[in-house]
Amino acid sequence: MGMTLAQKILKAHLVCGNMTAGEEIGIRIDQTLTQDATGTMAYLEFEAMGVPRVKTERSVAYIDHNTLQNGFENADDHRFIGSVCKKHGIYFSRPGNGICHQVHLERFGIPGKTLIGSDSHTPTGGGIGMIAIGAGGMDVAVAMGGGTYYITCPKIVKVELTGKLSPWVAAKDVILEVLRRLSVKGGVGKIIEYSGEGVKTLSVPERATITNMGAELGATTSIFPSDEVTRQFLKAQCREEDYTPLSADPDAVYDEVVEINLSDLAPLAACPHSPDNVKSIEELSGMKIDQVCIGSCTNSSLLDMLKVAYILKGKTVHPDVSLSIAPGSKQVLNMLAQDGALSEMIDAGARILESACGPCIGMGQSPNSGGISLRTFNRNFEGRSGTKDGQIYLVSPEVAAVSALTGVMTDPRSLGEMPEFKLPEIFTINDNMVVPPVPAEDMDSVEVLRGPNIKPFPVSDAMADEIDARCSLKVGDNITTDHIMPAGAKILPLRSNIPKISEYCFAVCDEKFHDRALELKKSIIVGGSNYGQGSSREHAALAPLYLGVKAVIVKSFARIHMANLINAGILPLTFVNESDYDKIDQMDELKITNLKDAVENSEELTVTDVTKGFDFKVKLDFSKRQREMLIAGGLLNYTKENA
Ligand code: MIC
Ligand code: SF4
Repeated sequence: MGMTLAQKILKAHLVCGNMTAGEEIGIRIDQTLTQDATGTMAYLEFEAMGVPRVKTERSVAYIDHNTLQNGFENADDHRFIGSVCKKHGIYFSRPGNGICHQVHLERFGIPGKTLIGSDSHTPTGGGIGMIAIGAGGMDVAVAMGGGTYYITCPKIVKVELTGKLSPWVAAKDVILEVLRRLSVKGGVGKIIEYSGEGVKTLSVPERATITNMGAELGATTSIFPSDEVTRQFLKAQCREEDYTPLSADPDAVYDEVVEINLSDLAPLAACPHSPDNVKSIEELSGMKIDQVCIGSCTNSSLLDMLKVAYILKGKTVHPDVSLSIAPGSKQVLNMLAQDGALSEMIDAGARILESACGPCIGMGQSPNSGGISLRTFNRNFEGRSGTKDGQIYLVSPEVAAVSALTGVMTDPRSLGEMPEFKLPEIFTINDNMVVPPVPAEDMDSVEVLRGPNIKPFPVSDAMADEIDARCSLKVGDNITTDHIMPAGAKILPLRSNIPKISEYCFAVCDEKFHDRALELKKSIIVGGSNYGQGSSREHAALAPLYLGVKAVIVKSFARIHMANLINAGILPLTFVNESDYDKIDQMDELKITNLKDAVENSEELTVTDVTKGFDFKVKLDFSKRQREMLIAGGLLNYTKENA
């Protein structure tokens, strides 16, 4: 039986387990990436493991999230990461060099290799045929130390692309269409593999837009074949030697098939407050807007920017609209300058931002109260923009640019004929903002620079045999990590300081949660389905750990967050009967006994709601390794015990 492309790469990296969907497999990791907002924790954890030099083929640390240096904290974190990298064998991409996923695609990604990154949009690398997966910082630390990375062997969904995008319809519309059909839960436990005749009509940056936002499906990752288009891209990046042709076998068997005719697609938007709340621009057209933000790891490539510049050329941004543009990397920004396209953007009135995440993670550019903001980003969760009642619509750069001129949601097809936008034969290459590490023999000469913002991270104790604790919080469905541990300009500088950042834990849902949890000393959180969707931030597990959360009982979990809870030593449990969720109230006393034996040996355990006087069953949906990890009190304890 033939294999899919994802299966081929996974098999070539298989360390343990059987390639059967649903079973745990361990894979060897060739490359890692971190960004600064999750990176400080990842490197503190790496240091705690005591491995002198990284054992991967390539590990890169990027500074792109916390570049708003409003106080010493972020700058101190950058220095810490830079010095750890120098010492331990990691390449350091300095602030200003660009967004991790954009730069990694341009300069480091290699078809057929495995990459894990402490950022949920790491699947961007699937645009050049990598198995690229978002993970918690601790998993990345272990992989840097040469450890195996474990995932549930995913089902493979084929998205068969036919036809060709019509003028002014974009790659963003392809992924929005996939989200419309599959929803934010539709990709859980799956890899989305693109194939079909339509693939070759899409450039690498377009493919990367699609795999990037596959994160919003909850998918393990997404991948495109590596073909002639990939070779051309790598050649233009002066890396043709990194090219290998890769595709699925013609007789590969898929678990699901989705068919999309690119020619049928029209411009789309994800409406507030979920990436799968998709409507056509036609339906929304004429809606008055206040702000437009172009950039982020989804849509900040040179190709995107050239289209934007073309639309803006010789025009002026509507008087009621603020337009900001953040090109994704130094390479993109530099080439826009060389081409004159940057001048066209500036001339039209765009506010040019540095090449970083910026508004996407609430680092500035929050919209006005109740403001309608069109963004080329990937997430529009409530409050993420920094304005609680901001109304965020996720759109293509084409829709964003034309609407910035008209002041209302506008279909870019109204622009008429579209010129052909082509990638350059050769990109401008200058890796001078990537600092290489010192040779291994010189590592002792490097001092790791720790500012006062860097506090030790909490480590769980070995598992107790009984939990008798109150439900400190009850929440509903689709709780995101932006609810659990919000980001933004005020909170992100505290990413290296868990005691301090935990003051904001769940503040979006309930401002009193922090104080209540601390007062209770130990507690349990109850939630609905798809709990923990979104970011890979392990702070969404470490802050609850610090606040004494021992278990989380929900209808279902998002993949990365569940792994982060286990890594932190917090018990993630799922209801056997979802209707039991309705019977529990916040502050109920919940009791679990004989816990260790159950975690070691059982598929289910009984929880008693002492307050209401009833028992309910929860699932222990863990691999053997995860059970051992939970009993040890998390990944770090487990790794030490097994060293
Ligand atoms: C995000 O888009 O939410 C982030 C910020 O990039 C996160 C990582 C983080 O929280 O630091 C992600 O997607 O993993
Ligand atoms: Fe940065 Fe936004 Fe991409 Fe996250 S989604 S990596 S915050 S640009």
